[in-house]
Amino acid sequence: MENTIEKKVLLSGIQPSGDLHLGNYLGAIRNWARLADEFDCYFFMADMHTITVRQDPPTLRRHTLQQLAQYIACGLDPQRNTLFIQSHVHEHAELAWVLGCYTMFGELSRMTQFKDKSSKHSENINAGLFTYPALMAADILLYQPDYVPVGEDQKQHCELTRDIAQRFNNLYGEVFKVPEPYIPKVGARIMSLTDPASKMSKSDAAGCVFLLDKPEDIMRKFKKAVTDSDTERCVRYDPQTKPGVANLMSIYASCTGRTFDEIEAEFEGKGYGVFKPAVGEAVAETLRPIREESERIMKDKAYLESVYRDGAERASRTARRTLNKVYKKVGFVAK
Ligand code: ATP
Ligand code: LTN
Repeated sequence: MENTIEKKVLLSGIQPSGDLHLGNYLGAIRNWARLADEFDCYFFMADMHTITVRQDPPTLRRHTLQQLAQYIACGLDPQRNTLFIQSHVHEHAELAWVLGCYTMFGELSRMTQFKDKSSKHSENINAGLFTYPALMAADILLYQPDYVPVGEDQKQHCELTRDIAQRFNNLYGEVFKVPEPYIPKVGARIMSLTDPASKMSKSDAAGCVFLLDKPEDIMRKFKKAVTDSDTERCVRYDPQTKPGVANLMSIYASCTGRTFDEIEAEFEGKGYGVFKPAVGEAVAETLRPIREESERIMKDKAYLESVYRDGAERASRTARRTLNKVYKKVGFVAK
């Protein structure tokens, strides 16, 4: 058994509200897989968060299991990371209730994600959508992490988590560790293949490469990728004037380990007609083992079940310790 006592703790989650894509992999999961030596890592499927927007139940179940299979296929070893499904650890819902009582209406009203999602889903502005940050704070604070790796869009929720933790600690003593967000370096932002001004996102299927896409679909998407309308038509890294090419170069660099200088040299004198399929091939090769491994794991239901059961048990042990402390501090009678 590995000694995890002195390791710092790190936690993150992704909502299983769709299929994982190249942006999730290059921007998040691939980096997580490299952190297991240094940190005690918790990664989870944030299924409770997804129902703030209506989901089709069988699809949600499939996405949740598929996401777990893909985490493993992307290199998150379940022996060395705690991988679990949020709804399996009931402490998340319980702590969310408590923290909701230490989160202000005004704070929640200022969350940009709430404003965005409520304008997109104006027919269903439910209370869960509004109190979502209290659940996210519970997800985090239960595990006393030092770091929370998230994308730029979640920074505001992480700041609120810190405020809630500090507010609680000021009232009751040092109950929660106040975590730092861990925002990946630039270059980790993969843009849409059809619109290099917006990030690659599952809600834009044409510009998005999914981890489970077949090589022929990947090649088709890259051949159609938007390049730039400049007259130069050469492969040169200039995100200001050539954002489409710069995005493809970043993807190629991430998949092959080559530098921008090496890529420019490789494609010197060759047009986009050679460059785009080369990027497609590099991506298809990078994703091939992940897709094959995910498909294999998805068929092995007993294995998947053993991973999420074991993960939930390990996660609960830590979560329960924090929740007990919180219940005691706020004045609940011990069972
Ligand atoms: P949505 O389509 O709802 O915007 P998403 O597909 O962008 O969702 P998230 O659940 O917001 O995915 O993100 C999960 C993780 O993947 C986060 O850590 C986020 O930073 C990372 N991520 C998502 N999209 C990209 C991207 N295009 N480039 C780099 N990292 C990304
Ligand atoms: N809100 C995040 C997903 C998420 C999360 C978390 C991330 C839920 N709980 C805790 C980090 C830590 C999102 O929508 N990307």
